[in-house]
Formats: sequence, structure tokens, C-alpha cells
Amino acid sequence: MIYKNYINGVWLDASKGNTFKNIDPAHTDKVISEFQDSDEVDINFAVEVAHNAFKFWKNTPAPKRGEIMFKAAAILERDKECIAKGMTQEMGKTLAETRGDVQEAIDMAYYAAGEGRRMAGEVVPSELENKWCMSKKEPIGVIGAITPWNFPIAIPSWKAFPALVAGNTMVIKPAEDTPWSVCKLAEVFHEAGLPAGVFNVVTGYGTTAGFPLITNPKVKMISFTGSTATGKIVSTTCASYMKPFSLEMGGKNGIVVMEDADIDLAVEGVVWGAFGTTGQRCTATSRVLVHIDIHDEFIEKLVAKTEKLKLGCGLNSEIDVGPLINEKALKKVRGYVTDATHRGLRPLVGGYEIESPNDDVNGWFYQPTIFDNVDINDTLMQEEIFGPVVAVTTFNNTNEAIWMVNNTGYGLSSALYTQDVNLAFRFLNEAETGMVYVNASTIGAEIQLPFGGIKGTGNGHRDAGSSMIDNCTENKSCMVDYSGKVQKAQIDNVS
Ligand code: UN1
Repeated sequence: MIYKNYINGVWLDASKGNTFKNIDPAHTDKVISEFQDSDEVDINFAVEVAHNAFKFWKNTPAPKRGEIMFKAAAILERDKECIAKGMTQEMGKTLAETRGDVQEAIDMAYYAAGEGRRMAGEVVPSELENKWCMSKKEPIGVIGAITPWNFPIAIPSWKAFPALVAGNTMVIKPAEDTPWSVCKLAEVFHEAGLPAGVFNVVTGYGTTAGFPLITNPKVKMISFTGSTATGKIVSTTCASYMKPFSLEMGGKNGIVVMEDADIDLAVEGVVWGAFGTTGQRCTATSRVLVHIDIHDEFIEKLVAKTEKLKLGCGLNSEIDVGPLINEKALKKVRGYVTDATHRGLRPLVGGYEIESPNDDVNGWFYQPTIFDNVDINDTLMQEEIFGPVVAVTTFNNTNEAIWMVNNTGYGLSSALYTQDVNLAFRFLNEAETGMVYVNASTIGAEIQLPFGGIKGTGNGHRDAGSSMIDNCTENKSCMVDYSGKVQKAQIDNVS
């Protein structure tokens, strides 16, 4: 099957007629489908269409826009299973996880749809008599979204639903590894009755399709989630065009396990956080800091649980861990592990790739891997690997633990396992991350809270939650003077 670009409500071939293949990472000899290998011509056309649709969509009453979003939410709900299965095929994570991914999109859709009847501005008093002061939210225009492959429909939904309900139009360039899920989202919007041109999908590669989206002057904002390396390109390019942009990038998320923690619970949290989604979440647990007194028991249990994880095709309900997304990802993980062994580190478990963990599959599988006694400044503790590799070390006291968990250039997520309520609140205060968990893993954010991070993770914006509308609107301050005379703010009160 060959999928097309979705532009102006119709499915179109890329202008040059080239396509690229979408491969199942658990069956790498299997081409699932083909997608348009688009370039600047296709992007510019989609942007023009979105630009032309903006005026009409902006002037459509927000409650009406919200009604279309509610319909889209219901269609996503109806099609959840079908989308989840297709997503497991193109992305690799288990069906339970892809169902969760679609559910996140459904939750976001309902949550954002309600904004159609909310989206409050503010009314504030004036310092002058008979003058009215208020602010309202205004859409920005065409928003260019560049989205990653690890949450193929959830993250596009975090960006699309708030932006559209707020009156923006959108051109989205999904990751080349998972374009199918975003084409499904376009089908959903189409069926829900979204007017032509409001939401457009152009598939392709970053340099040929993503870059022209950033540089097109009619794109008024870029919303990006992906790697730090690409985020830097987005950042410098947008800056040179004086274009607003929001970035959501990497993480190096730590779990701190105190000596009073429920050890079994903490072990479960680490296994889920480190090896769920094959470690391919920006919120994944990639560093674990354990109190020295409980280290041996913790490690023994962690290794035992990790050894039991079953690798294979995510469509099989017995499987815990799917493949990595592509060969490049496998090489990256392999590189980090090989380099670590050259530094004298030895994995307690894992540390090798395995093409066919069972007869049904052949793909980019990597055995879940644990390194112990890793220095806090070691590469394994500092760089984002984006695979099933976790580094463990010990600490002696609380101050050291908090220092260690913050000793990274990233600031997305962190977690603490303890029974001490005072320490829990201290941690919420002192953890230098956008998201902090107590007695829960570093993954699993809910859409009704802002999602994002500080330091090297983001640039001050948040998807989802209460900040989602702010992220894609401008505030307009509106003043009406009904005194019938010239009133001068500030200066006329000085006698
Ligand atoms: C990501 O890894 O880019 O909090 C997003 C979580 C998920 C979203 C992760 N709800 O782990």
C-alpha cells in the first residue's frame, strides 16, 4: 500500500513522485507500506493551503471548533484497536503500550476539545475610570509540527488538538519511521469534518521536508519533539527567522531509591521505566541511584526481574520488550555498551543484541542491560542512549542522592522511592526536572499536566496540561475607554 500526503483535505503524491519504505522493526525483511518522500515543493504547497485556511478557521467560533475535536476523539476511541495494531507494526512497542499511546491521544482530544468552550482570557481593573481592560487568546497562524516516532500518535495529538481548537492551522511532518500513525490521525480529522486545509500531513525526511517547514515564512511557529541534535538545528534556524518555537528534547532521568523504600516497588518502577518501550522514551529511566545499605538486595531483585523479560514481536501478548526502532538505534546502543566495556565496565545482565529472540521474529532486538557501580560522571550516566540500558550506582546520604540525580545536563523527569513524607516534599522542591515522581517511575505522564523539562531538555514551553493553549496562542490585550474624554494612563495622575 502506498500512502499519500494529506493536503487541503485530499491525498496527494509528492511532486517528484518518490516514496520511501516503512519497515516493521520486528520483521525487518517486511515492508509494511510506502510513504511520500516529500520535499520543499510539497511543504510549501501544504503551508500555502494552511495559510489560506487560517482566516476561515480562526473566525469559526471556538465552541464549533471544539465540537469537531469531540467528534475526532470519539472516532479515535472507536478505532483504537486498529490504530494500536498498526502502530505496533510500524514502531515495535507492545500492543499494551500502543493502546496506551492511542489512549493518550484520546484523552488529549477530549481534554482539548473542552477548551472550545473555555479558553479564558482575563478581565482586570483599569487604573482609570470608565475604562475596560481584558486579554484574549489569539491563534498564531500556521503551526509547523515535527514529531517523533516513539509516541507516533500521542505526541502529534498533544500538538494538534490544542493548536486546532485554538484556531491555528497546521502542517505536520511526522518522523519517517512512523508516518502511518499520523496519516491515521488525518483520516480521523477528515471523518470528523475538519475543514480542508486546516490539518495537513507531509511525510518525508528531516533535511528535505522538515527543514523547509521551519524556514517557510508563512509558518508562524514550530513545535518540535525529538532529539537534542535536531532540536539545536530547529532552535538556531528558527532564531535566524525570528520565529517562535517550542522544543521538547532528551532526558537522562534518574530514580533515587532510599534505604526505607519498598524495594520490590522500586525494582518494578526501574524495570518498567528502563525497559518499557525498549527504553525509547525521553522519560525513560536510564540512571538509578541506590542507598548503599540496600544496594545488594536491590540489585539482586533487579537482575532477577530483568532476566525474565521476554523479547519479541509486540503483537504477541506474552512479550514484554519489542525491538529498537531501526538499525541506527541498534548501532547507537551497541556503541555505548561496547565503549563502556572498553572502560572496564561489565553488564550484570544483557549487553548484547539478538536478531531472532524467537522463531517468529527477526529484527533490531537488544537484550535489556544493567551496568552497576557506574561513576556518576561516566557517559552511561550522562548521555541519552534511548535504548534498554540502565546504569546503577550507590549513595551514602540524602544530600548526595539529590546532588547525583541533578548532576546531568538534562531536566525532564526524576523519581524518588521512600516512605519519608518530609523527604518526598523536599525532593519535589529540589529535583531539577520538569516532572517529579514519588514512589512511581519516571515514565507515565498524564495529559492534564504540563509535559516538558528544564535545562537541556526544553526551551521553557510545555505541551499538554494547563499550558497547552498558551503554547500555541498569542495574548492580545484589549482596552476600551468609554469615558468620552481623553484619559492618559500613568502620566495624567501625576499632578
Ligand atoms: C516521550 O517519551 O517522548 O510520560 C513521551 C510518558 C509518556 C510520554 C512520553 N506519557 O512516559
